[in-house]
Amino acid sequence: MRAAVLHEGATELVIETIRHTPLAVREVKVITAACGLCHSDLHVLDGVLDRPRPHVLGHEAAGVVAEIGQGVTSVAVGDHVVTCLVQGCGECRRCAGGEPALCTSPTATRRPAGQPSRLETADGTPITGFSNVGALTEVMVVDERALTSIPHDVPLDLASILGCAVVTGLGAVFNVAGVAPGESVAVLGCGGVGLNIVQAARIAGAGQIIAVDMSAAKLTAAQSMGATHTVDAGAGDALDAVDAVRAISDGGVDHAFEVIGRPATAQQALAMAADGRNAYVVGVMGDQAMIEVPAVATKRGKSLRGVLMGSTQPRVDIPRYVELWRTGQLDLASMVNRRLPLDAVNEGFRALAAGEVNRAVVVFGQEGTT
Ligand code: CND
Ligand code: ZN
Repeated sequence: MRAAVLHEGATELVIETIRHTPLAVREVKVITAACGLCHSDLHVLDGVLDRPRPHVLGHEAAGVVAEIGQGVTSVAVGDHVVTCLVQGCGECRRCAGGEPALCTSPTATRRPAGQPSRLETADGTPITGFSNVGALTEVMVVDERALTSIPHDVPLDLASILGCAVVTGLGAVFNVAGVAPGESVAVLGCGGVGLNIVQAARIAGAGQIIAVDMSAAKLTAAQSMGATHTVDAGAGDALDAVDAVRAISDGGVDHAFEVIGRPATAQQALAMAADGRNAYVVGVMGDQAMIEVPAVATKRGKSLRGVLMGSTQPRVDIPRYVELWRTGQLDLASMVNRRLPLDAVNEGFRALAAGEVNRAVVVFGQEGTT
């Protein structure tokens, strides 16, 4: 099978033949149909996130189950499935409490040390997979808890983005912020995740939905998905965007989402929130990054909250989000605005870095896709 592999010292992926080892207990072999390119993958290429090499990126994918290992009960051969990096053990207190993203046994869905790696290069070197998925390969091997089955009528290229961009964006609004009808929302960074926050705010019945981005195309996309106002962030560091959002919202919004992954824009989000209201950091920063918070913000009752994968419970949320798509409330077709073959994956990441795409998706075969 062919895969996009990130080798030591490289910043581009190499398309090469790799192999998988036999399925272990609770593992599933999935023929990959499509894989969205997320900025979290890009963070590995641009050095914000460090991962052991050789590495297969990609965590937001859809495909068809080809084989199940011993003990697999939740999916069957032929199922259409979506991957998610939230794969709680199912047993710990956090999982029992409905917070699998905070599972206290995150190694439960990994192969124990000493066992062969799920993926290997042609010469037998072990390959790791991004966030215990690793989807930029024609065949994936994952724990069954990484998978959610979906109905067969959902096109697999559109379905691929359910597992990250959609659960993160919709979950930030529904599960974390709990946006109420009529409330005001600002979204800083209207890419794959941010546009889903815009859509979720519309579905939640928000009043003002203020989209902030540096790209005119993103602001147009945000408008088509429900933004009531747009703010051009210019070069990105200017405080004008804060002033503009505060002016539109008469002093600040009820919910301000940072969906870029920079301390400066997290500070902007906090400044855009009204007194007593919340800013949320959805964007991912390096482990050493610091966000300085003005004390006056806390004095005025504001909070800055992190959001991890939209606090999603994938097998609860993904079927609901499929219904939002089916009823025309969630626009997946406009989200996926570039499709590429695996051979062009580096071009896809370049387009993502340049802010050209809502979501670029690598499509492996044509079957089951739009
Ligand atoms: P994507 O690159 O698609 O979107 C980022 C958007 O931000 C683009 O539209 C840019 O034009 C825009 N932008 C960049 N800089 C600025 C600026 N200074 N001011 C205004 N707009 C700007 O990225 P994505 O949507 O795939 O991911 C966004 C972040 O969310 C990224 O950090 C990713 O790693 C993170 C994320 C987090 C989680 C989670 O669980 N919290 C899950 N998935 C992705
Ligand atoms: Zn992601």
